[in-house]
Amino acid sequence: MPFKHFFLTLGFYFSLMLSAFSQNTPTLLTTIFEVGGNCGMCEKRIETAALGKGVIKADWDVTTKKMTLEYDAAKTSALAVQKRIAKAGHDTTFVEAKAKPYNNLPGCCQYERMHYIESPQGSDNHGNHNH
Ligand SMILES: [Cu+2]
Repeated sequence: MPFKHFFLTLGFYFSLMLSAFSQNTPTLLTTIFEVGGNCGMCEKRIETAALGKGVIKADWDVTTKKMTLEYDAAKTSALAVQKRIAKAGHDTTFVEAKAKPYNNLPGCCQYERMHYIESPQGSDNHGNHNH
């Protein structure tokens, strides 16, 4: 029964293709978090720091202080992005900027520091895998 066999094989390959496809589907997520900052210069600095591997779009709003981040969860995490932003001197929802990069910001950019209830860096450790 070569003809019937052909269809069985076809069905087999089709299901293989499907499973391969679903494994390769990018895990695109959009998340919003807060980033401290004052002006257009801050916006540029924050968005530049946010961009990196797996980041599709980073848009920070001067008025609302909210960052809208589009990223591929298979390649990066919102925490990794927030760590980069904090390194550039800007507090984020989960990561507090260190004094040094903050003090290095131009005077006009020294925004009012964000207030953390408890160790912000530790609060998301469960989602922090080894990358
Ligand atoms: Cu600024």
